[in-house]
Amino acid sequence: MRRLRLLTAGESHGPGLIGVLEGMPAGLTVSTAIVNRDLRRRQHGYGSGRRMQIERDRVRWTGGIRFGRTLGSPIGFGVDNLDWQNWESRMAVEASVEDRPRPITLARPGHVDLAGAIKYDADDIRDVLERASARSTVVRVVAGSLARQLLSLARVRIWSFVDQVGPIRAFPDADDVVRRVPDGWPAADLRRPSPLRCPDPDAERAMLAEIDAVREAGDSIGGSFVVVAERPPIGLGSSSEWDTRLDGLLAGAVMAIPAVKGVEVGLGFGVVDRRGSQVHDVVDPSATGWRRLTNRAGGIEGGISNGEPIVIRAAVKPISTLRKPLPSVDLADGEVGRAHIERSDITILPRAAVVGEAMVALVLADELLATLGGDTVGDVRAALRRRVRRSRRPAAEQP
Ligand code: EPS
Repeated sequence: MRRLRLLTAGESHGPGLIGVLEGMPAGLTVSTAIVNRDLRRRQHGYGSGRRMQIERDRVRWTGGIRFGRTLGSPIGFGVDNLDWQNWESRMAVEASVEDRPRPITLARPGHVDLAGAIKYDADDIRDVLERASARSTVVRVVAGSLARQLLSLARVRIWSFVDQVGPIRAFPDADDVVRRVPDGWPAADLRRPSPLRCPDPDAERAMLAEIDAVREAGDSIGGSFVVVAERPPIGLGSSSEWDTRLDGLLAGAVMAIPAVKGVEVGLGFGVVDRRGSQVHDVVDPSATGWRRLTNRAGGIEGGISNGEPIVIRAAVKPISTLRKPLPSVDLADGEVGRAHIERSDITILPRAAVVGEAMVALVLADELLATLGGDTVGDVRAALRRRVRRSRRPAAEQP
């Protein structure tokens, strides 16, 4: 990121997770309720394991905010792991623990286990799996929620939904999935999310049945989610260097969510078999602004936001902990065995989608600051007004 920096630390079953977000302008009104709402949304969803019944994620601020407003200094925060009390001896910080648990030595295919153990020379896979756990995404959601609150200065609204679980897809063959989502759905999802956060109730019912069947089979399942950022200012990102292109930045950030294996912008791989006339989005002649008749580009052209909703789709692999485990080879003695089993989720899709919102918010907030600058919220607002003026479309002369 160019203007913001986020550092995070913490293990899944350690005392808690912490983060420091640096680079937020001074004077932003922070709603802790919105941050806790986003944390709650990250915990919601069918297919989660029992861990989510233990945790009640809530943010604890440790710096950078006074009287409800950012100071411009680094924002420090933490979220406690309530499960820590069940893990204190297994995850003890001190070296003096007598009854150390048996080390985990049978790596799960698909997980960090094998490559991580070799990289860090760990004889207990727990040393690497704890940090690789998706629990770390708690911190990203807190930072993303702050980024979302900055973006609301520009009226940007970010939401997400699950559009596929295994073979069941909510909007197959849709050119622009956002137009298929009922108007009031994002607001309803905030008030009362459905079990899988899928906007198509028929597809959702089939998805729930699929997850039940997968659970029954001792297996896991993936799918995809979509993140939408509505009303971005025109001109975030840049076409001038590879590492400032908005699509590249968003793809990298969303790809960095645990279990994500692919990212599409707009049509994504759908551009492969179409001709240009079926891919590019022409300006709507009857609109007053620079709106397009279609949004197959997913709101980004030439690495720059074009004002249309930014639409990102992510492919999520099935969780690598299987109740009927795959074969593995023991790290300690080379014996053939079965992969380690730990308490786990069946699917993380509805929750990963909320993490996707956070990653998209962080990248867009960073680009907003890089593009418009400003030490204070007042600076950002003034620059936004200039950008809005520049984005007006001239009225054609009437014949
Ligand atoms: C995870 C395994 C599960 C998930 C965890 C990620 O945790 P546990 O091993 O404690 O049952 O619930 O995700 C979270 C705790 C979370 O907050 O998202 C893993 O192996 O990555």
